[in-house]
Amino acid sequence: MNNYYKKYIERTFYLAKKGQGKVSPNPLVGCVIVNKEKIIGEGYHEQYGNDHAEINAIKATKNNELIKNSSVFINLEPCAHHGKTPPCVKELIKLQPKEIIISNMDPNPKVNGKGIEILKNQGIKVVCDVLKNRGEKLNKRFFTFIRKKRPYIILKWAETINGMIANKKNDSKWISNKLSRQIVHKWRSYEDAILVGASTVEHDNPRLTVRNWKGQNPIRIVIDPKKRLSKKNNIFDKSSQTINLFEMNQNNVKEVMGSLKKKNILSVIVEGGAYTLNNFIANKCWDELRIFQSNKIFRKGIEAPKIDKKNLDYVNVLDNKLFIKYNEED
Ligand code: AOF
Ligand code: ZN
Repeated sequence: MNNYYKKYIERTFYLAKKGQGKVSPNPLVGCVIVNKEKIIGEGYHEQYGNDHAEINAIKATKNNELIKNSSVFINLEPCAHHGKTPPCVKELIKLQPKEIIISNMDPNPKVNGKGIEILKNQGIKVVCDVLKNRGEKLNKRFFTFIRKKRPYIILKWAETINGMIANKKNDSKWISNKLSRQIVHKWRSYEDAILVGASTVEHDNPRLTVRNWKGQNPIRIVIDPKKRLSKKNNIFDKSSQTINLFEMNQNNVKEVMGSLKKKNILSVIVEGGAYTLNNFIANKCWDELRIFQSNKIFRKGIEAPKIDKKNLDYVNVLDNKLFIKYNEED
């Protein structure tokens, strides 16, 4: 594939990422306008409901006349529909760029190829699928939300080297190190919702907010089928909204997760406990596992979900190992 195309599509990824945590349930989108190997304008989708990436890039271009002889790079197919904003293809057609280079087609049924078709019908050259896999990874939440009709689900836990998620007193707080715990706060700020089971609330009384990182608090979700939790628990404080999915059981995980689509929850990070994590795993209802492994040993305690890590890559976070596994089954 053409290196010139790849180079500027990479730049759209970089720009798109700046919208992380601010644009949900919309995708992360960046746009770069290049004239004679020079960037003359660039932008990204900054806030849900506000201008799309293309419009911000066009606005940032001083001399719009130059766009006629320019290449416009976007990581997602420009939209063809009226949503919160007018269709981007309309603006692009007015400016008649030389070519439009795209990484991914927009899977949103309202767009899904229509944007590309309209541009081509107007005689504009369109190049698709540049760094397609990387583009899909960048927008894994959005693609999952549209294709699977449920949020992107990340299961996260910390375990000892002998596979324990908590000690015999059910204490799970001190397995991972301080830096790992800070990374988790960053992760929370990137997801729309954070989910735990009722026993985790009983044992740890977590706040489930973003404190060691700058960012938005996710919506808190608790699975408390018997509604036994006291409202005095931290998850019911005023720092963020809390939902009880009391109807979730071992047989309806996918269905209940599907119901979150209506609430525009694009992604969920599940932080325990073992019962809840195993329920998502048993129902094959997850997209990504993030496992911290410390070198502590708990002789007795609660076992973590059993995941074969033999062929899994990991990174070192001080004295913890961080394993990441993607669900490649479907
Ligand atoms: C683009 N550029 O930067 C984004 C796009 O309600 P709206 O008007 O914001 O439209 C949201 C939909 O538009 C979203 O679901 C996705 O299909 C597309 N997002 N499209 O051309 C952008 N963010
Ligand atoms: Zn648009």
